[in-house]
Amino acid sequence: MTTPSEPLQSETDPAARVFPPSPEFTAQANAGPELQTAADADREGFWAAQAQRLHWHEPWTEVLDWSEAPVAKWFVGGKLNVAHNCVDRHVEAGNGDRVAIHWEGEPGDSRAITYSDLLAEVSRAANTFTELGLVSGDRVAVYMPMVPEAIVTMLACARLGLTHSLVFAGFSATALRSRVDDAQAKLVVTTDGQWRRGKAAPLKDTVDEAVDGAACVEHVLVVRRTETDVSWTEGRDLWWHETVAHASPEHTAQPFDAEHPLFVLYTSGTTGKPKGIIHTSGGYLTQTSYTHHNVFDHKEGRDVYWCTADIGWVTGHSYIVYGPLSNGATQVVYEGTPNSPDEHRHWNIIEKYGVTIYYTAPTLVRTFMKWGREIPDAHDLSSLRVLGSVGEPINPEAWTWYHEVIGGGRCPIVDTWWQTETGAIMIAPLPGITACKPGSAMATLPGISAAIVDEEANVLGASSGGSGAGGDTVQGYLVLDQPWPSMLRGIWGDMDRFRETYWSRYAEQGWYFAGDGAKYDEDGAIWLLGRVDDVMNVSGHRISTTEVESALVSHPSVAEAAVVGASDATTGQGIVAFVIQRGGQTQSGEAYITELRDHVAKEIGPIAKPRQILVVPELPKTRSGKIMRRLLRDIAENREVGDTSTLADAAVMQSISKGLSAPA
Ligand code: 6R9
Repeated sequence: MTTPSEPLQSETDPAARVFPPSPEFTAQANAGPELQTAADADREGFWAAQAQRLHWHEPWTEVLDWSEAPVAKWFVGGKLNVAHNCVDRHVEAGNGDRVAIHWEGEPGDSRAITYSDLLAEVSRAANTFTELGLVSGDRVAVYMPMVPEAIVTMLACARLGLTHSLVFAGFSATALRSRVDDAQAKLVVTTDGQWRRGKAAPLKDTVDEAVDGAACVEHVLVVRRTETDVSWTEGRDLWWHETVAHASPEHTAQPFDAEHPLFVLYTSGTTGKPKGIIHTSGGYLTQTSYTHHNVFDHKEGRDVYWCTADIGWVTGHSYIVYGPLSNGATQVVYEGTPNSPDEHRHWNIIEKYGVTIYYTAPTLVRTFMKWGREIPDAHDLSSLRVLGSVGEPINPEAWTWYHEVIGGGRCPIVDTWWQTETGAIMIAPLPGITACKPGSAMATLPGISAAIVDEEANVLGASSGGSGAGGDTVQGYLVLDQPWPSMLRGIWGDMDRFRETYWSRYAEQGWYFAGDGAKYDEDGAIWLLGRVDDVMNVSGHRISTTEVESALVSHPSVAEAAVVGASDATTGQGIVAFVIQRGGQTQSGEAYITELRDHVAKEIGPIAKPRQILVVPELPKTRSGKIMRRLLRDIAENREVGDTSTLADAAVMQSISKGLSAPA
């Protein structure tokens, strides 16, 4: 998939269209075919060359030590300071006046923070943390909305060798407490409150509740944001504006080992207890920097980059903080929701700052579709030149809409597959090279190796880095068959679980089990099919929930769909679909359901026809926007609905159940 091809136009099936980059884009692109050639010739040498993107206080003696697999050591013996790489060296290079962060507050306030400003702020915070007695190796919990101080805190931790652990500010006190306890955090950094759709919601209160009786927590540092009243524990609580703001803006960064832990980030697994994913310094920064530069075609000093993720998720860590800042980027950081004060907010921001690279999630693209194209159409989005997608497979309809309506038909879309565990992008198009297919993440990046395998560890179809001449369309499990620099180094406090979760399935082969289904198409392009527990088996046919969802969304009346496999006595699993209609739709009843079922049969084949289709007002989603199919499966299998504590909006399940009992 590395050569642009003639556009293959198909009126009916958007996934069958191919979008090669324009010659103009290719001519100016950061990444050319030489990257793959270099990686194929010498993978470790390739990564050593990428690591030269960074400033090293001391060089490494060995690129990769895999002798203690599955715990990798990258750039063995090398020493660097991550914050120095993200801040100081840009100032030293004479770019101190460049804006690092165009921060846009939800109520409409804004701040432009230059690299010099950032250096002073990070140094102040580092001096304060040191005064509080924190030393390299200590953990700091960060429970903050999207304010600049959150990024400053992360970088101050990196500067001192403190390990940060961000907890998304939408999580409950209980969730925060379990993470603070697990990581044994000494400091919790938070704000008084956070803006949410024009209202100030308290945040410090939640921290008070969470850390009550937590022996490990010595201090709570509070940034004033909403002027919300807070209760105060003398001796423990400190205001940012009374401490950090008065600290010295001078601080010299010390180098740390390449394998020094940079952060722990909790992510949910198949069991109840979240896993603290450990990332270290040199390899992580190398791969986030490399991917941000090449996948987004980022041009230092020229682009205005915007990743809409929250810093509480891995996308915010790698593609708001470490990747972009290591590359000296100028970026937009927006505090609020996309419909505050109205649905024009993102497009207003793009116009205001001249955003050139926009990276978001499919769920948001589908929300924009639901709101209608007249909203983005009312804006000048001509500054945009690269669009990105992450978090779940993007269905071809959403891809096409994103391409046409937001990208004006001219912007490459990079559909980036990766995970909290992988630390950085693994599978994605390179925008100047890859001819993209809507809905496919296309190919492993140069330097990355993956395979699609079956239960018995047979390698299916074309393997990564190969020519893509796969032949058959085969489906299986995605594995990563070679270590990569930004790979997780373990699960905090539970290395057995680390081995069990990711490395036991293909222990003999030494492959990392990603937990995602995938297939190659006949051209060797990789299609991610969702988590393997979301891949259904109907009468012996493997059918992806994503494929059925895409088919439903391609019906003009459907805005969003979620599909689950419900156990079925005859077919193993039966497909049950939940659909949200587009605004203004009034169709209902048996005839409408039949029309949708037939539509799916037409798009994929009769075997993919849902057994049942339920029209619902909303879908249950986690705070990071992932559909909680487990809950839908409970409804589909007539069970009592399970644990809803990680839902963004707990009332959704009630409104779904209510809607279902009402006549169609
Ligand atoms: C970065 C992030 C990881 C899971 C992953 C997969 C899904 C992410 C995707 C994608 C298809 C993409 N996923 N990006 N599936 N295409 N471009 O989202 O990390 O929150 O840990 O989720 O998300 O299922 O396994 P994380």
